[in-house]
Amino acid sequence: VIAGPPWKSQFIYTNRDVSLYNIGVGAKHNQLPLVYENDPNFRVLPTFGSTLNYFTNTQELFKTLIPRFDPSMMLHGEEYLEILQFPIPTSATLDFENRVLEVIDKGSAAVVRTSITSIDRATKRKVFYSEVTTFIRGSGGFDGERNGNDRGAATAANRPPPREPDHVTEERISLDQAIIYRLSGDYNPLHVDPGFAAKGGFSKPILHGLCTYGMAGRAVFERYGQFKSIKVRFTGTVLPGQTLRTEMWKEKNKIIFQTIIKETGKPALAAAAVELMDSNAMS
Ligand code: HDC
Repeated sequence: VIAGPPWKSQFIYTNRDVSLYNIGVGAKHNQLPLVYENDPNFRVLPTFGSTLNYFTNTQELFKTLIPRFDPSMMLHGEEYLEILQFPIPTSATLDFENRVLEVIDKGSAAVVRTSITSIDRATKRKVFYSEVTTFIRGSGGFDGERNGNDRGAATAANRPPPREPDHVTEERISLDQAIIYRLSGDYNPLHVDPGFAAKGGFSKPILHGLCTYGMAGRAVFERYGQFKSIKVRFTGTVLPGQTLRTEMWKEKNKIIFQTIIKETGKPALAAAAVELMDSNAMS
């Protein structure tokens, strides 16, 4: 387990990035507050904070941290996000502070957990804090520690309670979802280039983990309202064209959820939960 020194980077976004992100995780023409910048309630979905991952140049770091780093073997393992400012700005310049939290050796795979704190340059207030877990196949076996630290909500198991879900949504992912989603910053060829996907062992490009996460997060947001944190584990790959079935359980101010691929019955997201804003916790 290692903790590294922070390094810095930045991200400038505008209304255009907000609409593009919302559409990238499935917002539709009849949801004007999500897609039209002149709507009085124009807003960004809370999961937007996780797109900042892509602007921190972590891949260069991985080359120095773990053996045999191969970008085609890299998968998103887990994501945890706290939203620290409401309303979330729909345009801003954010400065980041990034850290390596731990590097874990799973034998065949390396698991790297990094954190990103973003600060609005104009107000000096923190806007998002996230922890990104990257699962890199073929890079384990370096005599590192096998277990990561308990990091509270960021690593919580979030097991669904033993009852039928309180709310369920189903949504088919458009065949074009990945080519739209990637324009929010994740240009990983794994999600668009069949040759690169084949190198990683996939018969076709897979969906971005953060697109599945954004779609499930939007489903929770549409039913239960604004949330202040979200955590998921990516438990199985998803393909554009498949249908996401998201099952939700309300437990006090937490919504525990899981997302299953309807066509195969396989889990896509598990150990997942959002913590509701206090004003939404009673509804
Ligand atoms: O669960 C498997 C899987 O395929 N999950 C889906 C992964 C996925 O589709 N992710 C999204 C798409 S990839 C993507 O979006 C990339 C993006 O463009 C860039 C991402 C990088 C962002 C970084 C920017 C900063 C898999 C392969 C992850 C694990 O399956 P198995 O190898 O069968 O593992 P298993 O035997 O179940 O467990 C082995 C040990 O690993 C731990 N583990 C399992 N799944 C994990 C995980 N740890 C973290 N995250 C996961 N998702 C298990 O707990 C187990 O540990 P232990 O043996 O110590 O209990």
